Amino acid sequence: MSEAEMQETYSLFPGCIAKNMYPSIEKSTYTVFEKIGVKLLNHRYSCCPAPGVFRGYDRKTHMTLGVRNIVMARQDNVDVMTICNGCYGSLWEANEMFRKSKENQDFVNEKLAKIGLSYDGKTNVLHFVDVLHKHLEDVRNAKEVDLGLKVAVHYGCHYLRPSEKHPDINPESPHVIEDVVEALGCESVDFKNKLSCCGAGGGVWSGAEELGLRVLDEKLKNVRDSGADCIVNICPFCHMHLDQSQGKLEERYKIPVLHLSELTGLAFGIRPKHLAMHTHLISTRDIEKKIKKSKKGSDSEE
Ligand code: 9S8
Ligand code: 9S8
Ligand code: COM
Repeated sequence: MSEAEMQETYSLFPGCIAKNMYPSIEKSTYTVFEKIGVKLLNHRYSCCPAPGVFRGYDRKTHMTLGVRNIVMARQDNVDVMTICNGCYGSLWEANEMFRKSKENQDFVNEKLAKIGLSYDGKTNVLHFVDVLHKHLEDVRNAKEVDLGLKVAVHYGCHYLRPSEKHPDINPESPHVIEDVVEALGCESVDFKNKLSCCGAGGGVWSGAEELGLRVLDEKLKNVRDSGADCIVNICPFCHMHLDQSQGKLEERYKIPVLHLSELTGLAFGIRPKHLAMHTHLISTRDIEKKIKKSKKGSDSEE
């Protein structure tokens, strides 16, 4: 691969949830990145494994499995691009643990040798929102419709924390997702406790459902009060909880939930069906209608 090609090629790490539950997230990611001129490769990945669950048991095993995943991309000399905060957290942390300690390098490489692999710490782990942000100009150029939606941005925990992941971002007032949604012609609305957890992470979704639902209820109430048309997230795990668990709450919020790749795909004029938006539990039809209207509006202006 040439130097120029390498810069614009990443290995897409899809993670379990997009792969098994939300084809719309994986599909829209491939479509969107192709449109902005970034090539995504496909590798043989396993679960990252999820940070809030597996890392709590044994950090070295967690690191070893994470590095095994990173090595898949290393073989093709490309960096890994994640579309989930949990996957990003796991792989980023595994990479850091490996890079910072000779003892960890020996530990992991001894295990990898048993399956004929090795790692030199040279691969970077990126989050897709940072890659999109780097390509804001390309995003603006590929945009076919100003969405005209009011969106409530949900960061989720593992993108911002620990803050060493992004030395240039103020974890108390980030503006990365907002920059992208604004480039797509949306307004990012402010709401109470915007940076709080969705209630799913850290094993809460599977181990303490009641608590997870209470946190979600609070989040959705704040989003509804803001007058937003939908919630936009950058993590399929948050996405799943925000979308699927709404039906378990007494209050019927019915707030559409979109992964940022999906929102970008819609702004690029890709048909909702093509993006598999109908696989969401909370219907996105209302916002699709709004988008159609704003599309008509912008057509008639020309
Ligand atoms: S892989 Fe397996 S469970 Fe999940 S989606 Fe994101 S975190 Fe990584
Ligand atoms: S928030 Fe708290 S731990 Fe997490 S990143 Fe995604 S799931 Fe929702
Ligand atoms: C959250 C992943 S994105 S985990 O539940 O914290 O592992």
